Amino acid sequence: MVKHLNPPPKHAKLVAWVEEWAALCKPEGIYWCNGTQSEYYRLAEKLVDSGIAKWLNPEKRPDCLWFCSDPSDVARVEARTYIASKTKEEAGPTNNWIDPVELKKTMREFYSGCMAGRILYVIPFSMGPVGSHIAKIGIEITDSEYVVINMHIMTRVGTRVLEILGKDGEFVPCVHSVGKPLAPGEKDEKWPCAPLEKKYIAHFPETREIWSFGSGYGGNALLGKKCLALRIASVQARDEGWMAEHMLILKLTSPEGVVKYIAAAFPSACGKTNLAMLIPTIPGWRVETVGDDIAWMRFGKDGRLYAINPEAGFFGVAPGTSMKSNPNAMLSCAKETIFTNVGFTEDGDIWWEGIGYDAPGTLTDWKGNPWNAATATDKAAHPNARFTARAANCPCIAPEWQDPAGVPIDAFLFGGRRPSVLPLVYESKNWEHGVFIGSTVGSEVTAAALDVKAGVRRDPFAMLPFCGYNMGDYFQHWLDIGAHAGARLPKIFCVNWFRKTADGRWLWPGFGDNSRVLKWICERCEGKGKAVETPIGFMPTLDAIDCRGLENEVSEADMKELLAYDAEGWKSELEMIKEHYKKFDRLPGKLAEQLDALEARINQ
Ligand code: SAT
Ligand code: MN
Repeated sequence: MVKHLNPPPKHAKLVAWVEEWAALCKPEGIYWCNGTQSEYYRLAEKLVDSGIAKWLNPEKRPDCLWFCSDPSDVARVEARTYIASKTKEEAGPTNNWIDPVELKKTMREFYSGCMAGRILYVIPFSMGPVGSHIAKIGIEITDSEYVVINMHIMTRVGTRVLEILGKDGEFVPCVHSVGKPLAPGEKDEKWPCAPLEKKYIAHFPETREIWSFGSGYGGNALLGKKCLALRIASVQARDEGWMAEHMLILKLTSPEGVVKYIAAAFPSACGKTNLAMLIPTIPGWRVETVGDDIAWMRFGKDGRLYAINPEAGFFGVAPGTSMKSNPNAMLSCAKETIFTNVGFTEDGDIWWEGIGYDAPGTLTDWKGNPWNAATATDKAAHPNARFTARAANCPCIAPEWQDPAGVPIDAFLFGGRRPSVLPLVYESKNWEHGVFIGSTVGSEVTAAALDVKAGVRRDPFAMLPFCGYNMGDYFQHWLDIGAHAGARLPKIFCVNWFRKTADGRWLWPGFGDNSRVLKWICERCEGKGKAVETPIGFMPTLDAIDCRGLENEVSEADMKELLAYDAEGWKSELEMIKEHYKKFDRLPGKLAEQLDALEARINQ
């Protein structure tokens, strides 16, 4: 039997489950994580001592660590991500599927002896404020210290979680191994992982289990995030009548003190973190952050949807983040941050493309090679390099971000990178039309996933890689939410910060100026805000968006283009949506009706 390095908790089922996995994976010992600072620093020191991590210069960035991954392990691997429900139909047309019995057999063989020479860490974590009725508990077992310290930042780890679990509380079991056993005396690699064909990120929705093998990177390995908080939680949410969404949550306060909470869905690496931490350019307005990636929502007694951020940190894209593009994110990673795949400067700081200043001389790039701006042909930081920062260190974190009751949502936003056709903003006609908009979200692809083709890809509700069941049923779940008795539903908007002219010039400055659009959204929620009804929904009149102070950047002609209903463009958009809808075997009739109605309005 594998020995416990510290005393296990009193939860018999949990201990039995851990011991069963230990017997299969054969680690040197089992360590129960307590989530304390001293645990964090002990593991950090272990990683530094073995040459896997480096401390940054404490005078520049106190308590910050630098990691570089294996060049093959830099992003989520969607082609190796599975929803192993009992039937393929249940996983639906947008997920990879393998029969769960078969997949478990294959993976068990991989797990056999996979932790040799390593410690099995047990991480008890809460997604959401510990004890909140919206929160859920997960237990991740992993052989990666990198995963443990990242989970410390991204979730609430520790003894209090075990206390809530008590002797028989429910948890989502999450199994993770980097898939690189060590022979006696073998020196560890800088970033242990398994080759692509042995990587599996598997979800068993009926039994609410997560099995991950072979990758140490982000969403593949920090199983609370996409695996639990989205893929498994989306299934639980459907069954229990709540929502688990790939959405940021922000608090918007007007100069008069009117507060609106907005949840917004954009595909990965599309500027969600920037929007969540935006600094308005319109005087007197304020944005504070509740979450930057995931929202869990339940109906309150008043019929409103209350949202919590199940996470405790930000796993943000580093390149492009600067004091200009997102000062609050930069300040969030001023200390106590883990950097992965960024450049390392001679004076022990980090650097990445788009950080807002030139690289200081020679640095070490993310592949560990000397790098010089003048001669470099490659990037210093990987385009999907990340910072793992504590939400508590974010200067604009909303005071209520840990409120166990959640915050009441006033508006949902959908969007993506769409250089043409989609206007800067429009409002849905009603809930069902809003669900239609969500189901058609599309964007130019990003670097957050390894294996997707370039171009515009449809990403319904920004959930394409994250929905744990049949996408058609997920659309139906959104429709059902709208039919909830006594519901006081958020308004639904579509935004597009990424419009370009035909010759490739940005039409909209974005970033802090997006507050001008948020202001209109706030006004619409208040029953004010000027709008005209068009075939696609309610669009702001030309003077409805507050553009004071923007005259030099956005001409009147630009504004006209941004707010125009592009009749011709929408005809081809409609054809694309029809193609997109053909993929769904369980498309709700209500959405087919929405498509027909849109077509009729466009061809009027
Ligand atoms: O690697 S993560 O899945 O956590 C980040 C992302 O892809 O959005
Ligand atoms: Mn995301």
